[in-house]
This record gives sequence, C-alpha cells and structure tokens, in this order.
Amino acid sequence: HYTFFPGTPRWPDGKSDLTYAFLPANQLPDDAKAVFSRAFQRWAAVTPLTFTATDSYTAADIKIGFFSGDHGDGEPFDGVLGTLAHAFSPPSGRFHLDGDENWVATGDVTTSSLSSAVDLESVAVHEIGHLLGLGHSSVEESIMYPTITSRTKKVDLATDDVQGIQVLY
Ligand code: TQI
Ligand code: ZN
Ligand code: ZN
Repeated sequence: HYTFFPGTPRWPDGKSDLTYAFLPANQLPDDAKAVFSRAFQRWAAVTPLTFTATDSYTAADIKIGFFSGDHGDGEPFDGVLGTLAHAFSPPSGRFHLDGDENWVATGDVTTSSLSSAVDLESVAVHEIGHLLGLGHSSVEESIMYPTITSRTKKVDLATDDVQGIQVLY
C-alpha cells in the first residue's frame, strides 16, 4: 500500500504547473533529457499536474543534477550501486542522481553487458514519486516499492501508485 511523508507534504493547489531544469554543469545528452520528460509524463497522465522543462535552473521548481560522492546536502553518494539517487519531499524539488552509476538512457537495460547497469527512466519515475509526496509502498509491483535491482526496467505506474498520487492531487 502507498504511503506519504510525515505531515503529508504536497505541492500547493495554486502550483500545479511545475517547471524542471538540469544543472547546467551536467551538459546532459538529449536522450537523457527525453528520459526525464517521459518519466514526468507518466505522473502528469494521472494527475492535474503539468511538467515543463525550462532553461533557468535557478527559477525551476524541480532541480535535477548528477553528483558524485559528497555534494553538500549531508547525503553523500557512494559510487557504483548502493544509493542510486534521492529526491526530497515537496516543495523542495531537489532531485539528485549518483553520477558514478552506469546509467542506461537508451536501449535495453535488461540485456546490458554491464551487471551494474541501471535504467535511468525506472529510477526517475520512482524519484518523481518522492518529489510529488509519495513515500514507499508495500506493493511489490508498484513504482514506489523500495527495492530495484540493476538491469531491471520498471516504468509503468501500478494501480497502487495511481491511487496514492490521486489522494494527493
Ligand atoms: N534511493 C532511496 C530511494 O529513493 C533514497 C531513500 C531511502 C528515500 N529512503 C527514502 C527517499 C525515503 C525518500 C524516502 O528510495 S535509492 C529505488 C528503489 C533508490 C531506490 O538510490 O536507494 C529506486 C533509487 F526503490 F527501487 F529501490 C531509485 Cl527505484
Ligand atoms: Zn543530494
Ligand atoms: Zn524511494
């Protein structure tokens, strides 16, 4: 079953059109940007929320960045595997990914020759759930279930994810 963060934080009703931007220093390839766009659309499809990319990192509601090791927020990344990414509850909008992972943004992660390959879209869909206010779910099929293995792709929202997000928005 779905959960929320303590106090049930959510983006306020007047703030349903959210913008997102990538840390300019990261210089992401277009295929990686397309992965985030698809991941946001999965949540937009089942809520009144919209997500629009913007070039202004400082003005964006949701700030996405890849970082390695200690990056100044007290939650350092740990190299290959272990922690892959983290996102903070609303209205923080901070979405950080571990720059040391072997991210797969194109092609089929399930047949990657790297045993440590991690599917970027699967992690993005999960972290966006956190950004919107969902905690972890006990339903194994759900996107918000707290375990994912490398070389796995899980990007479709389960009924449990949809029910949880529709309580919030
Ligand atoms: N990162 C954890 C996560 O996103 C960070 C975390 C731990 C967390 N406890 C939390 C975030 C409580 C919010 C609330 O769950 S992770 C998965 C999953 C991670 C884990 O790198 O371990 C995914 C990132 F759930 F599948 F295991 C993405 Cl999809
Ligand atoms: Zn961080
Ligand atoms: Zn999580």
